[in-house]
Amino acid sequence: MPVEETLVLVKPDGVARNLTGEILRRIEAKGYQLVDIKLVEADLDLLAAHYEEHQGKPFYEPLVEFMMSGPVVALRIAGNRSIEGFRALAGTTDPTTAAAGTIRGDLGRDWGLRVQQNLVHGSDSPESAARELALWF
Ligand code: RTP
Ligand code: MG
Repeated sequence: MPVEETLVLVKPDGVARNLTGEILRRIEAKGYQLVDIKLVEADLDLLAAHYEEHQGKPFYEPLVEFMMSGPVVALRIAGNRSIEGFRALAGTTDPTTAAAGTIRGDLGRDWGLRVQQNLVHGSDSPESAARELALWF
């Protein structure tokens, strides 16, 4: 079985708060391999493709605006079951209620803005990982 790869993004809030190292530390401590890394100023085309499943939802525009508010760190991560493994490390979408011990639960909170600023993105299936890795790398 080939080793599974996933796309992780440290979102602009994570980069601005200098949490990239802490987030990568947790990924490496879990035992996943860093395969590639890049600082990206995402443009509208990239984000429209990345978030195509969310187009038309009420949070779509604030989400894209947020993702363009500063640089993002894109990580290519490898390891068996890394897709579900990273989602478990990240915690649930809302950082206020994400479990303690997770990236979002330990490091995030509600900042009273129009979108959940929740520090990280992780691909949610093998199909989205392949699609998203091709977009960002
Ligand atoms: P992600 O895609 O970033 O890994 O997060 P996720 O699967 O947990 O969340 P998803 O439902 O895919 O939503 C994508 C991102 O949109 C923002 N969001 N804000 N109601 C809200 O304020 C809201 N809902 C979603 C979050 O940044 C979420 O990660
Ligand atoms: Mg998602």
